[in-house]
Amino acid sequence: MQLRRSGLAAVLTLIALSACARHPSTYVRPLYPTISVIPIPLNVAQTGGPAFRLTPASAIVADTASLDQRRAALAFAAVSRPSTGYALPIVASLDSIGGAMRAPTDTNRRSIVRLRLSMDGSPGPEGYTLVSDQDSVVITASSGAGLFHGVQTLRQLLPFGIETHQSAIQMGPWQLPAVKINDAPSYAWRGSMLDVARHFFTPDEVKQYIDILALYKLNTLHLHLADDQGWRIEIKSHPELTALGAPSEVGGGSGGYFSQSEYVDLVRYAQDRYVTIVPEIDMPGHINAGLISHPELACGRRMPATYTGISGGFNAMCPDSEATYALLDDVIREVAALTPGPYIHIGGDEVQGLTKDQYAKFVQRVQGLIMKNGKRMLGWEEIATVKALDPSTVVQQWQGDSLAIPVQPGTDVVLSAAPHMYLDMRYTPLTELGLRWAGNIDVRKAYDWDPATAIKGLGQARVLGLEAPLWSETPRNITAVEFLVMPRLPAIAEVAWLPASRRSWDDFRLRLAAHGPRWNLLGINYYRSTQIDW
Ligand code: TNX
Repeated sequence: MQLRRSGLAAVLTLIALSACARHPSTYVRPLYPTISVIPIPLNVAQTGGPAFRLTPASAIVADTASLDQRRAALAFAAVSRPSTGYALPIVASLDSIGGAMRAPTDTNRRSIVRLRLSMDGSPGPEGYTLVSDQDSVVITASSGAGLFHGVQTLRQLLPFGIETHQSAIQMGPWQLPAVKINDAPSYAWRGSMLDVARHFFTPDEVKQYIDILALYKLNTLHLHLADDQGWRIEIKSHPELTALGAPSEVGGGSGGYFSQSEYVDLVRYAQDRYVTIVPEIDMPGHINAGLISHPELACGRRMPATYTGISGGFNAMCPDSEATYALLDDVIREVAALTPGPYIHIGGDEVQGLTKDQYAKFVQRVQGLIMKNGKRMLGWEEIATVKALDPSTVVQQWQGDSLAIPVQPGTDVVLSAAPHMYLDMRYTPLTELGLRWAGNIDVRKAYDWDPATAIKGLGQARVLGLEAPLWSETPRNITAVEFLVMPRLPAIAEVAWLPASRRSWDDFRLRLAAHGPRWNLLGINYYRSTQIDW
C-alpha cells in the first residue's frame, strides 16, 4: 500500500478541496503554521500588513533578456498558472501591459511578482530577499540560484493547492502574508545521491527526483552511474560497456542506461533548476558490470559476469595493467566532456583484493586523468588513505559519525554520515523497504543533529556541506525511491541550510506536516512517519 503511486491520495485531496470550495464549512483544514517553508528562511518577519493576493490581473515582472531572471520567472509561472488558471504574463515592466496598478476591485487588483538581480553582490551567493505586501512580492538576489530559491519560498508561502494541475477546481484565494524574508544557506554543498546502478531509473524519473531537490533548495545531484550490477552511461568509444554491462539490475530486471544525449538533457534540466550533476563511475572496486566486457582487466576474486545480488567487493580493476588506464582515460574524457559541473566522482570505496600500495597507485593515476580533463576528483572516504591527494580533491565521508580515516588539513569534505543521512536505511524495523546496517533512521534522526559537531576525525578539514545518498538495492521503482526519500530529504535540506542553533525539531515537525498535501497533489509518495501529525 505504502509503495503504490500516490495518485489515489491526490484524487482524495482534490475531492476534499473541491468539497471545501462548494461547502466551506464542511472541510476541516488541519492547523498548519501560517509559514511552513522548508528549509525555514534564516530571517522571516511578518509585517502585519494586508496579505498579498494573486488575481486574474496579476503579472510576473522580470527582465527576460536575463537567463537567470527568465528561469526563475518560468519556474514560478509553471507552478502557478495551471493551478490558478490565471494568465500571469511575464513582462519586462507594467507599462507593457498597460492599465492601472490598482484595479477597481480587490479580486482583480493588479498585484505583481517582481524578480530582481542586484548588482552589488548582496545578499550573497544563493541568498535572496523576499518582501511581500498587498501590491507585490519582490524577490531580490545577486545570482540566478538565489532568485530560483526565492521562487521556491514564494511557492511554499502560497496555499498548498498551488501545486495542482487541475485549474478547474478553485482552491484560492491565492494569498500569502505580508513578510520580510532575508535568507541564505549555511552550506554551499547541499545534495543527494541517486544510485541508478543497482536499479535503473529512467531520465523522466531522474527529472522527478531533480524536481524534489529544487523544491527544497538542494543544489547537487550525484549520480552513481556504475556499480557491480549495471553500467548506466553510454561511452561512445566503448559501446561494449553498456552493451554487456547495462541490461541487468538487482533482482534480475532488464536494467538500462542513459544515452549521452539523455544524460546531456538531464544535465540541462538540472542546470535550469540550479542543480549541479556530479557523475560517479565507481572504481577500482564495485565495477563488475564494467568488467563483463573487459575481463582481462579484472583482478577480483571472481570472473566478471552479470550480477544481480546485493553484496559487493568481489571485483576490482587491475591497477598494474596499463590497459586499465587506457580504458579509464576514454571513460573519464567522455564523461568530463558531457558534464559542465566541476566534479567527477571515482567512488574508491570498499575495495578488496588490492594491496594498500596498489590502491594508492590507482587513485593517484586516476586523479591525474581527472585533472587532465579540467575536473576536480571526488571519492568516498577511503581515498583519504592515499597520501598524495591533490589539494583540489574532495573526500566524501560516509561511515558512521566519524571519519575512519583522518583527512589532511585543508581537505574539502562532503559529509554523508550514514546514521543520519543514508536514505536507504529503514525508518523503523517494520517499514518494508531499506537496509539495516547503519541503523533505523526515522525523521527525527535525520533532522535533529548537528553536522558541525557530530563528525569526529575531521581535524582541520573544510566541510563543503552535506549529501544524502539513496542507494538502490531495495527500491525497485521511483515510487519506492520517494517512499525512502520523503520525508527525510527535506529534513536534511533544512540541516544543510541552517545552523543547528537556528533549527528546532518541534517547529520543523509542524511545518513538515503541511507538506503532505503538497506531495499528494504533486503525486510524490512518502512515508507517513508516526513522528509527524500529518
Ligand atoms: C555502502 S557508502 C556502500 C554502497 C552500498 C551502501 C548500502 C559506500 C561508499 N558504499 O555500495 O550500496 O553501503 O547502504
